[in-house]
Amino acid sequence: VAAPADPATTAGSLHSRAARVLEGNWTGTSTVPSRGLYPHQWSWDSAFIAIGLRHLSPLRAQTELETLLDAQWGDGRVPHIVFNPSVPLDAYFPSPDFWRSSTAGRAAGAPRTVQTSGIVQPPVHALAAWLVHRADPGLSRARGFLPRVYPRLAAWHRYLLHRRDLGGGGLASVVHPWEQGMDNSPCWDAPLARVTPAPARSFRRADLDHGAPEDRPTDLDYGRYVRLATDYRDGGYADGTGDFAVEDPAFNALLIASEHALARIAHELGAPGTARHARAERLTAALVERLWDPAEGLFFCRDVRGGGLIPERGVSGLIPLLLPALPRDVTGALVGTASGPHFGLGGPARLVPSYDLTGESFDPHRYWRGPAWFNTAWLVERGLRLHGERARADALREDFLSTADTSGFAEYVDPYTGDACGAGDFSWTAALTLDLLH
Ligand code: 9WN
Repeated sequence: VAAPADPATTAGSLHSRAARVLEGNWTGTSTVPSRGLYPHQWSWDSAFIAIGLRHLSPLRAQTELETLLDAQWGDGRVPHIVFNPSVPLDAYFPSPDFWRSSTAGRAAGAPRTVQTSGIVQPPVHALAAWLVHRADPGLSRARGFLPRVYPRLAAWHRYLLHRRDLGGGGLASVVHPWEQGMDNSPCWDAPLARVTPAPARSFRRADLDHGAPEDRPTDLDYGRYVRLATDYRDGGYADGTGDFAVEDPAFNALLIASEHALARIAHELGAPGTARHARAERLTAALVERLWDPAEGLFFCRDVRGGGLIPERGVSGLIPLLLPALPRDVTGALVGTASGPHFGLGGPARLVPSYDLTGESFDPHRYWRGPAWFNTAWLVERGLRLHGERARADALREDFLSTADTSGFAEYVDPYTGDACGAGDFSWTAALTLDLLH
């Protein structure tokens, strides 16, 4: 009879395997999300990666964020990809010759020396910077980490709150599905339907060299992504004119959580953080006013060009649980929705599915149309814990760790079986595993 596994040993080996994944994906100045599929630096990936890396090497975690912020544009935007010049152009699409950041982005202040994309991703960075600082305040102070990153993070938030308030209600809009990070979520289907796709023969999808076509977004989706990005680029990356503009609950919740973190950073640097905390609370109220549906007990995306809330239930609508100033009735209803038939938390589902289990567009394998992702599970776990839902948070943490383990740190998993999908040895899965082990 085999001796029962010693939890300390199992945890130890999970820890060292997660650390090895991050070691293998480290380039010297940042971490790639995965060696094959995503061979450059991605913005929100780096924030999640830094949150885990801080437990292994606070210096590497600081460097991860500094490398990303070095590629910031003059107008404050932090690009969603920073390209590694030593990776061949055909390894990932769209490549630097598509975005042409240093020429097409000149008016918006794109850097001259490093090539980047021209769109953004969710602003998890100030939250990450604060957590990284807290992991080793001595090293952080000795290196002047916070004084260095604070002005950049403040400019980043300024960009989002001013240039991206396309709906006029105080929230930031995304202008491309890649910006929100959940590329082919059914939440984008209606606003994307208005976009004329670029012809399939006008681009080559490098993602299909690594991922199964039935798991990845469709060619039709890609045609629309390419059209939106081309139009944005050809307009010099100026904001406010594009066909696609959506206020997304997760994107804005992460901005608000990061605004609270910026308040703490300001306070640490000797300035009062009260104005920023107050702004974060005002933004929380705007989020509830513009995106909360009390009858459904969920936050929804607002189609700024089409006028209304988009009636699709995505995991994005649960992420505001992360916010401390959310009214109690809202948090209670959100916990109920997460645990009910649409998301199956603690019931039939593993982690938290990316989309409504009962939804018409649900697909357990196709990217953000059903599968469960580790970064969103980490965010929901944090929210549950913040609002005193300890048993649910503990159960989600256990599920996260065992699924990360059995799936080989998968990019995402089937929400019913936990089977691995997408890339393996995925950096944010390993990083957030480390975070939950601490
Ligand atoms: C486009 C890197 C990124 C993640 C996104 C995820 C996926 C890219 C792609 O990979 O998006 O940015 O090629 O599909 O959807 O959340 O940041 O891991």
